[in-house]
Amino acid sequence: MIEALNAIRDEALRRLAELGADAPEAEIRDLRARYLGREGSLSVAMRGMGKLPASERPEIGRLANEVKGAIEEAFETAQGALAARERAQSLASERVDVTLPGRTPAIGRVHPLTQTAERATEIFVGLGFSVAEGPDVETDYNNFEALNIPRDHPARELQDTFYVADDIVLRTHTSPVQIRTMKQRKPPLRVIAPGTVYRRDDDVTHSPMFLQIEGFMVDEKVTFGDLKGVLTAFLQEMFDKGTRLRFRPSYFPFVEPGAEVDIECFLCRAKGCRVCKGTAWIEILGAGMIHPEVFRAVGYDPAACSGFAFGMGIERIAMLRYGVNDIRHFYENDQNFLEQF
Ligand code: 2NL
Repeated sequence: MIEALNAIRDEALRRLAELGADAPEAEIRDLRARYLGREGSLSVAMRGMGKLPASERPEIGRLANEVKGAIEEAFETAQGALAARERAQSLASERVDVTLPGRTPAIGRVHPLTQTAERATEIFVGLGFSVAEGPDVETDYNNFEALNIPRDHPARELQDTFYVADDIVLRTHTSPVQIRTMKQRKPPLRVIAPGTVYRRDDDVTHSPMFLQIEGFMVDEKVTFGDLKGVLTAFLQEMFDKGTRLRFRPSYFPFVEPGAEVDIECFLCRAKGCRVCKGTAWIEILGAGMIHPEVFRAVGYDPAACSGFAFGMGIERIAMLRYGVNDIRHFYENDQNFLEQF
């Protein structure tokens, strides 16, 4: 046993010396494990200790500890020398000019679409609205049926909607969030639903995935006048204080009457330009009085309550606010574009 232990020490020290001064760190580590590791020669030899007579054990134990200590020390010295050599090398090759100015860290910022959605949300919260969210994957019922969009409506065509299954779709607007909210709660309600929506659309002003904010208010006697007041207050905060609005009659299956809302072109001050296409007006959102069929679908009595609802695309508002002419800029993650906001 004594000879075996001495032989392990001698071999370990010899092999370490053979590695030489330039041995890479990994090789030193591997060699160390071969002697000192859990399955290393020393551990294996020590397993034989149990078979020794009790009288010999203290002496062998002492020797084993000495051998272990000697091997450990040799490896520590070798690793220390290696570290010192690497430090000396890097000090010799790296020149640090402490007088250079520091590197400005690239600080991120909030995406312009998020900024726009947050600003809109903030304004509506100021008007007493609360915020609701819901899943992007919706039932056909919440997305279409409850909103009085009949089975044969073109919005339900495969080329206009992403179907996950027969009766499951990627929501085409955030209205289903409002349907869920009305089903869960009772009037009076003032709620907005910001979020991602999906349509099979892809060109300079349309993306298959975009952001929307919808909102609604329901109480006993909500009128079209309330709708005009809320949207005027919102759009004057979002754009210019003096902005005038125009309500044009329009059709959406889930409202009656329905309207499209324009603001006076703030770019040309209503003289006619590229952005308003010479019309002096910019279409900004859709709105209307909630259809009785929608109230029935969520279990409200259309004779006992009334409400308005509206919806707008965040990208469109951001494009107008910041003068961006191609919707795809928002999705390309180009630093030169994003750092301007
Ligand atoms: C548009 C038009 C609109 C609504 C959205 C709505 C929601 C419920 C009930 C009734 Cl739950 N209406 N939302 C109403 C009118 C227009 O959006 O052009 N959006 C970009």
